[in-house]
Amino acid sequence: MTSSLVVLTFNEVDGMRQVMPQVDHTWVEEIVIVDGGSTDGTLEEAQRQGLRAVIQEKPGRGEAFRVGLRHSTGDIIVYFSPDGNERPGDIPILLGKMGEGYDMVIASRFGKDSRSEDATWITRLGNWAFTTGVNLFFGAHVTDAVNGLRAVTRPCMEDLATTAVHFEIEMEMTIRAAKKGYRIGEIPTVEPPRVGGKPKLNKIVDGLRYSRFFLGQVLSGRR
Ligand SMILES: Nc1nc2c(ncn2[C@@H]2O[C@H](COP(=O)(O)OP(=O)(O)OP(=O)(O)O)[C@@H](O)[C@H]2O)c(=O)[nH]1
Ligand SMILES: [Mg+2]
Repeated sequence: MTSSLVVLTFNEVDGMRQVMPQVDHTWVEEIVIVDGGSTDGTLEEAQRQGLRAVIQEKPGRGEAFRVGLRHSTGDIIVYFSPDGNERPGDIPILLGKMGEGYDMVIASRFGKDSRSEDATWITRLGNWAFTTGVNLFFGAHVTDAVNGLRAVTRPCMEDLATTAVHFEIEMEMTIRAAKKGYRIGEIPTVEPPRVGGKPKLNKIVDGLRYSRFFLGQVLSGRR
C-alpha cells in the first residue's frame, strides 16, 4: 500500500516554515501541497523545501480536498494542515491504524485520550453538536466528526464523491462514509494552538454554513 500526504495551505507561510520540517518524508511515498492561492510566500517556501505544489483553480478548502485526490497517486491519502493545529507525529499513527483495515481514520480532538489546546467553548459546543448529530442521524460512531486530520483510502474517497466547497468537507466525508457503511476508525490526538498566520475559518459564516449543510443532509435522507 502506498500513501500520499496532501498538505492544505492558504496563506500559511509561518506554518510551512515551522511545521513542515517536522514531517519525515519517509512516512509517505509522496507529498503534494494543495494551495488555495497564497500570496504570503507559502509557495516560495514550499519550493525552497523542494515540495511539489498544485494551485487550486477554484477556491475553498473542500475543493482543495478533491484537487489533492486528483493530483496524488497513493492508495491511502492523509490530509494534513500545516497551521500548527495538527501534529505531524500523528501522520504515521494514522497510517498504522489504517493498516488495521479501516477505510477512514480520523484524528479525534475530543475522545478519551484526546485534548484540544485550540478549541474555545464555542468551537467545543459546535463540534459536540455536529458530532452528536452525525452519530444520531447517520449512524457514525465517532468522537470528532469534523476534524481535518484524517486518512482515507483512495477508492473510498473517490466513492464518497464529495461536493462540499468550504469547511463542511470533513462533515460531508464522515456522513457519506457512515451512510455507505465504510469502516471509520479514530486515533486520539492533541490539538496544539495555531502557529502564526490567520484563521481562515470564520466562526459565524462557517458555523452557519455547517448548520445549513447538516440540515440539508438530514432532510435529503438519513440513510
Ligand atoms: N488549499 C486550501 N487550504 C485552505 C483553504 N482554506 C483554508 N485552508 C487551509 O486549511 C487549514 C485549516 O484552516 P484554518 O483556518 O486553520 O481552520 P481551522 O483549523 O478550522 O481554524 P483555526 O482554529 O482558526 O486554526 C489551514 O492549513 C489553511 O491554510 C483553501 O481554500 N484552500
Ligand atoms: Mg487551524
